[in-house]
Amino acid sequence: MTQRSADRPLLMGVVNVTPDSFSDGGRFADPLTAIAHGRQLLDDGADILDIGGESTRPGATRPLAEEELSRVVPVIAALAAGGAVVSVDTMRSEVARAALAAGATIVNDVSGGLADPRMLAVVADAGATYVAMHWRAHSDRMKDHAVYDGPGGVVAAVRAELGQRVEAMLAAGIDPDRIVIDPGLGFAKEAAHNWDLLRDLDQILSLGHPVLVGASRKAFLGSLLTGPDGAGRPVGGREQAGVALTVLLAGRGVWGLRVHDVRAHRDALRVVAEMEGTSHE
Ligand code: PMM
Repeated sequence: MTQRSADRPLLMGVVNVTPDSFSDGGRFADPLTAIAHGRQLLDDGADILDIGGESTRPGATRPLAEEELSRVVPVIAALAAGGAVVSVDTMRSEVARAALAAGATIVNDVSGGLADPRMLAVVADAGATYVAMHWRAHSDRMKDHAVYDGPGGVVAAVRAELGQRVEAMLAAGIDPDRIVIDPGLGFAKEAAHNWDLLRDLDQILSLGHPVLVGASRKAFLGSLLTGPDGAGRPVGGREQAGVALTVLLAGRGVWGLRVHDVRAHRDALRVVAEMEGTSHE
């Protein structure tokens, strides 16, 4: 799965089984609704379903581990049993272990192993694919960590910090071919930091691992799209801006894009493929 099978980025469809995610506001908090949503995303063309039970929106407080487990495990089990490639979006090793036992094959850890010291060993033991995102602190404190004053600014810092995480993953025994990295847009980053990372994504790609990007519906898109009154665009009106980014990133060698409205992004990738003569559909 860490090799791109198609001549395009893979689409990771988001299934947030949470009452409080910023992007879909608890619409899929009930397991049956979440399972139905996952199936819809597969029909829409998702390559991977990313199932999470903890909201990481800025300022969010953490659920208990038992709560997170009870949210994600039934949803993962049902969707994996139906043949979906499933990733679990968690920072907790116990949730990762249960999710892998339930049929997930990818662990998407927004903390890149920093939140739970046992995470890397669990992933290594299972032989799972590991998505390690750039992260500095939990959501209730991450705003205080959005400072990148060193030479090369945010891009150099994120590259160096991700590089250190990759070293830790390799030391823990994770297969180098199963490591995916992610610049972590919106996590301890101001809007300008996110744009710098997107413009200079080659720096992150040059670490030599597949790169996942999660821009979908994030606040930096809202603050770009201000209305006449100067107010940022609410979450429901940010999809087209995300699709524009998908088009721009399609040819940049990105491994995957984590998105909410899979059909819109898949349509955009089909247009790109047709224009570039790489369409196999
Ligand atoms: N963003 C969110 C959650 N999980 N995982 C990865 N790898 N990359 C991201 O950018 C990312 C993530 C927050 O967004 P959501 O509330 O829409 O899930």
